[in-house]
Amino acid sequence: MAARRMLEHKDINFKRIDLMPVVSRGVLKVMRFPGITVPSLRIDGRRITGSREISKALDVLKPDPPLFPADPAQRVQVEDAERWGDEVLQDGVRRILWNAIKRDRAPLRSFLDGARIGVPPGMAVATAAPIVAAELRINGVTDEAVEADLAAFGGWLDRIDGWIDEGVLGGDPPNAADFQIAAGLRLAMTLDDLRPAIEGRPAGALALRLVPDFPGRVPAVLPADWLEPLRAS
Ligand SMILES: N[C@@H](CCC(=O)N[C@@H](CS)C(=O)NCC(=O)O)C(=O)O
Repeated sequence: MAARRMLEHKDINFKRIDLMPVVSRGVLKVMRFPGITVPSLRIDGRRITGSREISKALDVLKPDPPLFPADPAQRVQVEDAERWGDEVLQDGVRRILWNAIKRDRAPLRSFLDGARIGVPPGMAVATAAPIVAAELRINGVTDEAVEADLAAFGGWLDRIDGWIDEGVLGGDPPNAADFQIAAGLRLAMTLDDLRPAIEGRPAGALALRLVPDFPGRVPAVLPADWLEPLRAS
């Protein structure tokens, strides 16, 4: 979603291809992308993997509107926030989501709204057990890790609100960190367990503004005591 919104923001036409998780790894390898994760993008004969590689490349290919500030010190701040959004927020939200899906697989179907994966959504969900199991393993989705992510989540929202306050995020035009973090937050907001803690804050408003539409909805399913620190924050 971060890559898609950056392409749209720069008014670059693109064709989106959706891949089944896990299967995607083999497809990207066969297609000779430099990595095995999505987003991956082929543009002007180049193959690029990774949302941060993509933001950098798009700014070179089409500098206007810029995704990074011209001022070197400000650029470092945006790059730092983008890296944090990728490595901390994105990974944490992904773990939380797969942990919720482990508890109830039915909501997977809602994430396929608008996607074309070559299999009817009902069949994809009905046969998703091995994919879910692989995702839990690939992403290190242990209960301990997810409980720790949820304990940290309130601090993550404070950090994002702080960046908005300082002007690192939330400016006009939006930068690469805005898109990275907004996409991560929008994924988090698909969880009924998390959405109430996010939507009333500047971080939530930024996410909804930059990514107005995001498929998926997961009813409350996480253990109440794991959510206690977030409720208290
Ligand atoms: N953090 C990187 C990697 C993203 C990533 O891990 N994507 C997941 C999908 S959400 C993936 O392709 N995982 C491999 C798999 O599911 O097999 C980025 O932002 O580009």
